[in-house]
This record gives sequence, structure tokens and C-alpha cells, in this order.
Amino acid sequence: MLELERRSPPETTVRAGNRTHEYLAALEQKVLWLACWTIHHANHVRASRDGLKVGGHQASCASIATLMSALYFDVLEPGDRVAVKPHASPVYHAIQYLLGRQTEDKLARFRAFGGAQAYPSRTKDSGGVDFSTGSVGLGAAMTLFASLAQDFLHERRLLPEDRPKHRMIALVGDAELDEGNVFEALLEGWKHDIRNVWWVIDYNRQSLDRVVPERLFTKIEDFFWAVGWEVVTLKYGKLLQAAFAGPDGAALRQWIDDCPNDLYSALTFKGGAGWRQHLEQDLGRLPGIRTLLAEHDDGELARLMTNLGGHDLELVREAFRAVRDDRPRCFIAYTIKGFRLPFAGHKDNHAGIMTPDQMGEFKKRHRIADGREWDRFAGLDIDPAELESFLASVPFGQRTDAHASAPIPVPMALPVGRRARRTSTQEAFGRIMGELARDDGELAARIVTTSPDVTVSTSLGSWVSRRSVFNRADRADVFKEHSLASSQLWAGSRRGQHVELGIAENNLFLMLAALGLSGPLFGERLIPIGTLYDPFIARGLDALTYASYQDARFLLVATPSGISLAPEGGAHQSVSTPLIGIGQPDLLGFEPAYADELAEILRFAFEYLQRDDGGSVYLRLSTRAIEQAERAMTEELRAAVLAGGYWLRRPAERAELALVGMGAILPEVLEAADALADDLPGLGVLVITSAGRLLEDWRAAHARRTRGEAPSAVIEQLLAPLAADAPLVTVLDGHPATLAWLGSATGRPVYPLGVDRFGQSGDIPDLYRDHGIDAEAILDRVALACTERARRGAVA
Ligand SMILES: Cc1ncc(C[n+]2csc(CCOP(=O)(O)OP(=O)(O)O)c2C)c(N)n1
Ligand SMILES: [Mg+2]
Repeated sequence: MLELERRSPPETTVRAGNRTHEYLAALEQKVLWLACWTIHHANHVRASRDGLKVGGHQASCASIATLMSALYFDVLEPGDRVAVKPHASPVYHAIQYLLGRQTEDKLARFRAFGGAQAYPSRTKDSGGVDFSTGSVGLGAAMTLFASLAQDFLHERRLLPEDRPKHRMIALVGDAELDEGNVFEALLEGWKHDIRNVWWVIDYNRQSLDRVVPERLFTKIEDFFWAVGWEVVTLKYGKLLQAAFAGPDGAALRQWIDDCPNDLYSALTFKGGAGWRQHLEQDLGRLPGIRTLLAEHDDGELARLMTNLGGHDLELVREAFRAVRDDRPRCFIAYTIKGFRLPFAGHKDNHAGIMTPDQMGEFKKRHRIADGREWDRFAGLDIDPAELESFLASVPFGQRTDAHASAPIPVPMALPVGRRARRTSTQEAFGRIMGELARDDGELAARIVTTSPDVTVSTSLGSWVSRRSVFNRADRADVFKEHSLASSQLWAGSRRGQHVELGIAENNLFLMLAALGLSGPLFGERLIPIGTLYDPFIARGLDALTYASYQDARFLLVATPSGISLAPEGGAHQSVSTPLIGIGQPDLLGFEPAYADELAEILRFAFEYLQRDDGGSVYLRLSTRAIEQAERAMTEELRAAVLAGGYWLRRPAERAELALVGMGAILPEVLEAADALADDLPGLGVLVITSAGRLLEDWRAAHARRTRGEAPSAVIEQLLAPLAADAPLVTVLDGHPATLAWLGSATGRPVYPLGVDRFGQSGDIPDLYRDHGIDAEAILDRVALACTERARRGAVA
């Protein structure tokens, strides 16, 4: 166990003269019991209906029980926010239960439908989970961005001035630091000089598969220092520290320091006899060690040798309470996976669950009588009334649940600026943002934009030039000061409304997650808008999922998209993102073709992302400038654009075929329609603005029909004028499956065109040709559709 860094332990500030420590020690025991029992109950007591293993992680819980007890029962303030390592969910729920914030019923249904969740969940757990966790590494990084969001609200004076800044705390498994997103976040945090973040690392030196190599953490610690964090290492508990101070104690310390992690783990598992044998063999020549061995029986020796910092309640409390400033802090707490459980230290213990016999022993040790397993105070030596009143005084327990925040009013229409005859959806977005930047309304004041180094190339430049980059220190634009020409004037300011990020899409989504939860976390809403290149959604997709899973609300503007960015080539061409727009829960995808559609969708989005039953919105935009539709935005058109589609050219009654297009390829669709005017008079052109919205609506209509109602779906209404067997030829610059389902909605055959291969550099005519989404390809499909329809007709 390589020593990380030896620093003098902080001054003790444990409240003296009262029984706090005694209460905490009892609660720590109870937390361990309840967490283990919750898992045991789910696996061995509750009846299984499907034969599946329920699971749970007693070893992971045991290693962090002390740290979490110290935090929740002693250190946390009500406003602090915590991301709990995923596998400590039962510990979290046990603590909430002891504080009266969780029910026995939910614990008894741990990992069952409606019960306490396998991993802490903001949206699915009761009892106020601050940040969901589950995908390792993301919870830790989330706290860093939450702190940045808190700073943003403070500097923008959106929070009461007397409200202190709270700590954003992550309880992190040591293996989580293998995730690259953690380091991306740390670097970004350094750039933004983040404060008030604590990461408490449960350094049990075990991951899922194995015992981790000892040298790794020295590198990790160096990294924390390099990015300005204070590192506090809690290696040895007070028992071991006392032994080190005794005769030949230095040799004992050296022996443990030199002990490889896997040997230390193995000896922990073997217990007292194992330690004795090794110590006799290696240090038996030293009189001090011989005395120590003689004075400790096997049980005591095991207790001494496993007395690591993260299991020493007093030491842990002292370390937490010694913090007096807002520097980011990393506590590296040495622990033992499965501490005080029969599989302590065993390398295979990650998913290990005590057998019923082992649980029987464990229960005896905790002095729990049959039937009293859920009793909050059973087996403790302290008067329950005293404990109850101690628990009632715990600061964290005073927290009231999620903040309510007033909605931000959205104007009836957004300022759209100059109307262009030809424009792209990206340009139109930039223009609206530029207009909003001049606006002194509430909406514009609450918008915060962010982008991973593609601010200019996603058309946020004019917004940022006016609203400036968020920076805790005011900073002038040096180019401007030196009178150097630049169209982007980027001063940094405390009041800035754009958070500039380095190129790390994970960070973008975590930033959006934090800004998008500012209402529930801090009581003040923001309207976050993140921009990136559409193909790079995939780079941060898990973080996007994480943001959505927590019900963070934001607007994601992805541009450019598809092969329509032509010369930029295959590496930048997104293919399957429209399917993300359909498939990602709580993220509503739109792909407008025209600027006037975009303005309506944006306005809708600002409202939708504030609605209780709303969600986030994803706009897939393009740099391809196209001829704009000459029209007025009627109420009917607006409703149709938002519902997911409208007829750009209305079909004749019982038209025999229809063209359906989405996004930047509309010119090709119209070109094909013109070419077909003679052969197929009355041919309609349907524009899809949101495949996801149509699909959702269609399925909702089915659900209502099963309940005996008779609604028709929007897609059914849209296609109703067509002949019952009229084929649809669908086209988009994206995966053809996006629109291929449209036919089955109304029993009409579909001929889906789209992109399903990686592309290459080229111009639009060449690329559209190559991928079969140009007018000629559309005409070919129309011909096929007509032939096959005629053949079917003949057969019928
Ligand atoms: C992104 C992601 N990959 C893989 C997993 C599966 N997984 C769950 S826990 C774990 C190892 C956890 O080890 P550590 O963080 O040290 O936690 P502890 O030892 O405290 O259980 C892995 C690989 C996951 N939850 N998330
Ligand atoms: Mg671990």
C-alpha cells in the first residue's frame, strides 16, 4: 500500500463535552446493518417471481459506511449537494431512513418496482437524491459543473446575496477515476477556478474485477495537485497511528506501506492468523513487534491491521471539519472493500452477498432479534429517545425538498431579425440568438449558452459578443484593446452569459445537466443552450443520457449535421443522430427545414423545457442555405410545425403517392415533385419537422384507443387525404429508419431514402447522388413505388 503523501493530520475540532461521537458511532453501525440487510432482504427474503438474481453490493457499502455516516450525520449542511457512488445506494437509503426521510416499505422493496432504486436516482427515488449516479465517473464530474452553475447564479446575482455558496460533494469509488471524463472535468474545473467541490474517494483499492495496482493513485494524486486541488489523504486510523508511535512502530508502518495492495487485501480476508504469520515471518526479529503480536489476539490483530483512515470515524470527522476554505478538495480515504463483512478484502467480493448463514452471524453481532431487522435502533446501547433527538438535530435533516422556481415568461414570438430569401437553419439560429442578445427581457436574461470550442462555428458568435463570456474575473478582449480587427469581441465578465468550454463533449453535457437543474438544485431557473457539431453528440452520448435521466432541462443545438456539410467529409458527417432524436427519452428532437419553422420551434422549446411534463429539446440544424418558403406563419401552420409535420404542397384528394422530406434536403424533394407534376398531378409534399413527436403521438393514440377512446394520431390525420394504398417516398439526410415507420402508421408502403454509410468529402450534388438522396434517386424510387403499386393493384 504505497503511501501517497504524508501530511500532518488536521486539528481536531470534534465537538467535545457531548455524546455526539457516541451517537455517530452507533449510527454508523446501524447504517452498515441496514444497508446489508436491505440487500439481503431483496435477495434472500423477498420472493422472486422471475428467478433473476436481484443483486446489490454489500462490500461496496461496507467500505463507505463510515465516510457517509460522518458526512450525513455530522458534516453536511442542508444546502450541500451530494453525488453518492452508485453501489452505495443502500447506504444512502439507510441514512435517509434513519433521518426519517425514507420509508421501510421502500427499503423492503429495494431494487423492486417502485422501491428504492439500485443506484441513487433523482427522478425515481423518493427522499431527495441530489444527483443520480450509475454510470461511473459522471456523478463526480457532475458536482464540479454544479459548483460552476452555482457560481454562475451568484455572479449573475440571481441568488439572494446572503445565501452562502454550498458544497458540491461527490462520494467516488476509486475505480471511477479510470474514466477519462473525470480528468476532462478536472481540467475544465481548473480553467474556471472552481470552488466548493469535495470529492471523497473510497480508496478500497478494488474495482469490479480486481485489486488495483498501487502506483496508479500516486499519479492520480499528482493530477489533483496539478489542477489546484488540495489533497487530504486519510491512510491510517488512530489505532494504527498509535501502534506506529510505539516500539518498532516505524518498521510496522514501513511494512504496511510496502505491502502490495493484493497481499494486503488477501491478508485482510484471511484475518488475524494470516497477519500474524506474515508479521512474524517478516518482522519477528524486532522486539517491539513481538510484544505487539503477543498483546493482540487474532481478532484484535485483524482489527488493528485493518484500521485504515476511511474507517476511523473520528479521523474522518476531523478531516472534514478541518476544512475552512472553499478550495476544491480531494479526500483519499483508505478503506477495505467489505469491511466488517465475511468477504472483506476478497478480490471477488464486488457483487458478493452474504449467505443466509453469514447473515445470521452478522445479525447476531449486531444484536438484532428476529423480526426487528428494520427497527431503527435495535441492538444499540443508546437510549432510542436520545438517538431520536440527536437525529432530529442533524443539520442535513433540516433540508427541505427541491426548490420551487418561478417559470420564466416566454414572449409570443421571438425576434427573428432580417428575413433572408435563402438561408440555413444554423444561420437562422444565429440570427435569432443575435436578436435575443439585444433584448432586455427576462427570457434573454436567463439564457446561458455553452459550447465545447465550437461557439463561433455553431453561430453563437453574435450572442457572445454582446452577452460576453462568463468569467469570475472581468477580462477585456485583448484583440479589441489592441485595435485588431475581429468580428468576435469576447470580453470575459462576471455577468457573462456564455460558458466557454474546451473541446470535451462530456463536459458540455454535464454542464448542461448542471445548468439544466439549476431550478431544483438552487431555486432559480436558467434556460441553458448548448451547441456542438451533430456527429459529436455520440462522443458525449452517455453524459447526455445522464443529463436526461436526471430530468435536466436544456436546449441542444447540433449543427452542422448529415452529409450536407459536404466538403468537411466523412469524419464530420452524422448519420444516426435523427434516431437519437427519436430514441432518447426526455429529449424531443426536431429537424426544421426552414427558418420560420425554427423560430416557432425555438419559442416552443423555451416553454417546453420549463414545463413539468416537458423535457429537453434537440435541434438538428444544417449549414446548407436553401430557398425559403414564401408564406405567413398562420396559427394552423405553427401548430403543425410543432406537432411534427405539415403539407408544404397539399396533396389532391386520394393522391396516389406522396413525397415526405425532412430538413436540408427539401430542395431535392421539391425538384422531384416539380419533375413529377405532369405524371402525378396532385402529388403532395409532406415536411416532417419532428419524427419523434409524430411517433410519440401515434403511440399515445393507440394507448388511448385501448382505453376505448377514439382519437386519431397526427400522422393519421396528415396522411388521410391520400389514397389508402398510396406509397410514401421518404427522404432525409440521416438514417432512413427515421421515417421508415410512417407507412405502418396508416398501412401504406414506404420507400425510405437516407444515409446509411460513412461519407467522404465532396459537394452536395456528388454526395447526394452517391448516397441516393438527390432528386434523381427520389424519382427512381417513385417509379419503383408506382410499378409495385400497379402490380399489387393487378393482383388484387
Ligand atoms: C460507465 C460504467 N462502466 C461500467 C460499470 C460497471 N461497474 C460498476 S461498479 C464498477 C467498478 C467500481 O469500482 P469502484 O468505483 O472502485 O467502486 P467500489 O470498489 O467502491 O465498489 C464497474 C466497472 C458502470 N457502472 N459504469
Ligand atoms: Mg473500489
